[in-house]
Formats: sequence, C-alpha cells, structure tokens
Amino acid sequence: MSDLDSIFSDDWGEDHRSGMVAVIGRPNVGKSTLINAILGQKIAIVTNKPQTTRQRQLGIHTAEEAQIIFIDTPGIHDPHTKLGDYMVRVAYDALRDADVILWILDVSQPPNDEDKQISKLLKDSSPKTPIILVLNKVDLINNTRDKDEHMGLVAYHEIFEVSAKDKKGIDALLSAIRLLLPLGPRYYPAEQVSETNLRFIAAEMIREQIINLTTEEIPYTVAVEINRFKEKDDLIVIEAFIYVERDSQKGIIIGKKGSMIKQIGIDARAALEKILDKQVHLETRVKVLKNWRTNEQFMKRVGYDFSRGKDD
Ligand SMILES: Nc1nc2c(ncn2[C@@H]2O[C@H](COP(=O)(O)OP(=O)(O)OP(=O)(O)O)[C@@H](O)[C@H]2O)c(=O)[nH]1
Ligand SMILES: [Mg+2]
Repeated sequence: MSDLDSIFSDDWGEDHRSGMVAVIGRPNVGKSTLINAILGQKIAIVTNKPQTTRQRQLGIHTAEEAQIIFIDTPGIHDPHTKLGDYMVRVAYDALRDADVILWILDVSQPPNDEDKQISKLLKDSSPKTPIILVLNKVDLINNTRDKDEHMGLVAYHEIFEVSAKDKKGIDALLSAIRLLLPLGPRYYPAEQVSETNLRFIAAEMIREQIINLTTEEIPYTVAVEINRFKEKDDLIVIEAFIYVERDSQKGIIIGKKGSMIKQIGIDARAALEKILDKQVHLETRVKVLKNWRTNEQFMKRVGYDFSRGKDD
C-alpha cells in the first residue's frame, strides 16, 4: 500500500458525506470566529474591525461520518479599491463552489445596508444551493429581542442561533450541515485543518497584530510580505515587510521613537510562537508603496490570487 493509500484508507463508509460550505456575510459578523470555533483551533485571524479577512481560506472539519470543507470569505461590502473589488469577488466566487451556503448575521444589531445587499444578491441569483441562516452573537442579546427582521432577509432552509465566541450552538449547526451534503469521500487527510502554508499564516498573524494596535485607515492600508522564512533547528527566522501607502502611515506604524513597531514585533512574535510552537526570531521593515491597493502586480506578489473567477 502506498503512503497515499494509507492516508486516505481510514474508515469512511458508503454513507460518508462531504462537500463545501461557503461562509458568507458582511464584515465583522464573526465568520472567521465561527470557523475557528468549529475547528477548535485558530486558522483564520479575527479582529474587532471590519474587513479583516481578505482571502478565501479553507477550514476542514473531519468526523467519522462526514468531511465538511468550510470556505471563509471576506465580508461583503461596497468596495472602493481594487483590493476591495477582489475581496468581494472572492466571496461571490465561494457561493458558486458551495454545496451549502452559511449566511452569518450579527443578531445583536438590526440588518444594515450590507446585509440587505447580500439579501438582494441571493434573491437575484436565487441559488439552488440550500441556505442556512446563522444568527451569531446571541450572547449579546436578551431572549426577547426581535429576530424577525433577520429572518425575513431571505428564504432559508434552516436557521440557527449561535455564539461563535462562546462556542454555543455549534453541534446542532454541524449536524444540519452534514445532512445537506452529498455522499462523497474524504478529500483531505483527517488531521488536515487548512490548506495554507506557514508563510501565509505568519503574514496573517503579523497583520492581525497591526490591525489590533492601530486605528482609522491603517488596518485597511497594511499588507505584509514574508521576505524570509527559515527554520533552523528549534528556531524560525522570519523577515517581514510591512507595506503602507503613505509616509504618514509609515510614521504611525513606527510610532514615537519606534514604540509602535516594537509593540507590533512583541505581539506578533508571541502569536507566531504560539501557533508555530517554536521559538521565533522576527525582523520587520516598514515600506511605503503608493496606492498599492490599486496595484494588481504587487497584490499578486503578496498572495492575492487574481486568477479566481476571472472568466465571468
Ligand atoms: N460577543 C460576540 N462577539 C463575537 C462573536 N463572534 C465573533 N465576535 C467578535 O466579532 C468581531 C469580528 O469577528 P470576525 O470573526 O473577525 O468577523 P468576520 O465576519 O470574519 O469579519 P471580516 O473578516 O472582517 O469579514 C471580533 O471582535 C470577534 O471577537 C460572538 O458570538 N459573540
Ligand atoms: Mg474574517
């Protein structure tokens, strides 16, 4: 038996189900938090600011009877840059690939224009794909709050109330998803939870710390490129370039006497060591690239895959 056979031969039977679940919603409703909660480990960065996720990212949940492949997507919003266009297109693309659509709403707030935009998108395209409405952040509301407005947004197959933060309501949601998936094999080895490589994870963890530590336009104008990623015995040496669009933004990232970049380095290193489970030596350099968010060539270089969905 080859190595590959031994990986895939573990016990899934004829009634095993598998498929793709697109996790969509406006920015900041908790899509990435929910996927991390389902997987029981962090694969996607989470912040309290909108437009954190910029790329499609898989989260693979394997159980004996089913393998559910979640697609985390950027929040659907009204884009103003090429980066924004790209992000929204990534979310739309995920809808096409999906066997089930999970539409996440923040039930602690009434539906806003972005939620209504998504409602229109789903109504206009009227996908054959079943939609599960997930009312997230139930920990923030008291039971009497009116949910009718959220429930009226679209014709859904099922509805669940969850708290991704408190990991509440997840088992029932998973059971419902399983029943909607087609019969199929285990596509990924049971221990694989995502598809991303370590360089991408490192860049994302650094970007997460920058978003956490900064305000106003800075979170949206930062890109991180890993220039060097080298494993030496128990140590990982990482050199990261942090890009912003203007000199003034570079000044903010560096901070008074370098205090901000120092803090970014401390927080990012701690986060990286936790996730990589190794000692990390992190060097950062801040660079200015004017209007990088309209520069497709640069965006490709730092990992935004513009080939997706090009043909429509
Ligand atoms: N109280 C509460 N907060 C939550 C819950 N789920 C997520 N959050 C918070 O909501 C914020 C946004 O969470 P994310 O997971 O980054 O949201 P997202 O939908 O992935 O956002 P984008 O990537 O920007 O589209 C973070 O501050 C989370 O901690 C929840 O169930 N309850
Ligand atoms: Mg996200």
